[in-house]
Amino acid sequence: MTTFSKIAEYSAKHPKPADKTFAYGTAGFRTLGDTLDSTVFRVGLLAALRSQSKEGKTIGVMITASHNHERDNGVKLVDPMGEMLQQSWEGYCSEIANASDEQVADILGSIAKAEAVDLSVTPRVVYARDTRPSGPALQAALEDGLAALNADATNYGIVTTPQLHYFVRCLNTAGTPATYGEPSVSGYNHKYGQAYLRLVNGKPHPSPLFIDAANGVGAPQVRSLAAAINSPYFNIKVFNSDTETLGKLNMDCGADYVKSNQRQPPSMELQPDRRYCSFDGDADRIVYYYADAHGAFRLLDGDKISTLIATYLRDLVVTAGIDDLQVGVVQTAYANGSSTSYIKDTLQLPTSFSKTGVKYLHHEAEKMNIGVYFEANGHGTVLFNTGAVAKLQQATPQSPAQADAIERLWALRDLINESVGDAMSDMLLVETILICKGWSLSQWDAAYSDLPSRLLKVVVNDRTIFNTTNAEQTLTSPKGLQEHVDVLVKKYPKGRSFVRPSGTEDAVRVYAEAATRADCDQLAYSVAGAVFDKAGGRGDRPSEFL
Ligand code: NG1
Ligand code: ZN
Repeated sequence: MTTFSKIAEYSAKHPKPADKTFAYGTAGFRTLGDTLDSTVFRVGLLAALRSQSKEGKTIGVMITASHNHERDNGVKLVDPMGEMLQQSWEGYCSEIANASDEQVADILGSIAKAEAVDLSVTPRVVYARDTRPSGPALQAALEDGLAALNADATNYGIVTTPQLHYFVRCLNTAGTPATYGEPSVSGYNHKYGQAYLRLVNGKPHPSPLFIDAANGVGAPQVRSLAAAINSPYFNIKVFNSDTETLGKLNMDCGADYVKSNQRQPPSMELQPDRRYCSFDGDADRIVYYYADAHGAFRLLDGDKISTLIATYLRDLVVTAGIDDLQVGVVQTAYANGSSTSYIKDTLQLPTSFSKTGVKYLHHEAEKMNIGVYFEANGHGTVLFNTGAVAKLQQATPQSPAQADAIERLWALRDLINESVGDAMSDMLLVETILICKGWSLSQWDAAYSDLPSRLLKVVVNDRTIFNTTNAEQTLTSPKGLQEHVDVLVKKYPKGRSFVRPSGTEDAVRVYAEAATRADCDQLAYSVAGAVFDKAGGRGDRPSEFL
């Protein structure tokens, strides 16, 4: 039986900073690491309660701030199937994070009452963190929260965010028909490594893959994966793997740097014919890149990855002869317009758009038989819904080719981390497809040409005055700003631009694309300038090109 009697004593050790308000956003809580002690302690309490509300199923807690600066940190909850926390509980997270120290127990009690939580259930929680310097102290705060409610808690150490999601799913499906794998790093390496080898066996070996691990947790984990695979089919060279030196995490490296700056990290020299990819700081995002024949940097981002995967899956489904198994693609407004046209017009696959943030894409993809979802920044995965699984089970192959395609679809499902976007699992999936097609990165890139695009950040006095509709592509406030953006967009062939407040940083994001690089940059900077002028810009006016 859980009692709340220890909460007051523990809570006093984790006082809330009086001047701070915390909000559980698209990626959980995320802000300066040294302000998060009380929040993480309280997340421990809520994780235990969430587990009790799910009849003692295991809940995950990940301490990370992903691609953000090393001084930031964050925390998010993982629900029993390894998915993001159910949205209706996000409000409870913010409520308890903002309570006064004395109110914490009462608020937890009122949540327990509202959710009719059976407090006699033993809470089970697993947790992990990335390599950030503020991680150990926050982990200690979390452990206090879990101890205050006598949770059965397990520390998974320093692992990637998707690995923690995987562990949670494994733990809650053990012994059921949906069993997912062994809940350990070696179980993870075994599951994905074996599926990969099953798919590529007998094909020619690939050239080495140069991996930028953002000086984060992806570095040791991808090395451990490579040691487990132990095959010329996975020949990697890891760069930016310094997780010890302060200040290096995500600094001028990693998937976010590469995508935002549209260049390789300065620490890596691009050589023609070499293959490169970058993870972000917690290894849930991945982008690929290479130098073309003229030595120019070429990016293969989340859109390129999703179109590669969708094409491959579609072709397999056709070969397998399963008529009504539909492959679809989910994107956000940040998807390059060329990728959307390519999916609709060339691949002729259904697409749908969701709000920014993987949890929204995930829910949209669940509606499809096989739903491929990626954010342009390289965060995404593939879901096989129950309809797809049933169709695969019922399929009766009429030829060896059909049997092989069905077997490959099952193996691909084993290769994919369905709980969440996962840089390492996505990388193995991309490698599989390239090996099976015998493709170089430039052959992959040839499917369609990206429109030049630019993503800018504008710091404003108050980003809460920005409200949007239409999958976040149209501003409803501040008044008049959308009309202004529309006028600017009309000036540029193939122009598109939208403005939305970031859910993870104190800034407003401006996206623009257009037919030429010069037009795109002019459009991006003129929209950013309008945001700055009309909505309380702070610091320097965005003006690199104007
Ligand atoms: P915000 O800060 O809300 O734009 C960013 C990414 C999202 C998502 C979250 C979570 C862009 C433009 N935005 O969100 O796609 O990945 O971080 O990490 O890439
Ligand atoms: Zn991340």
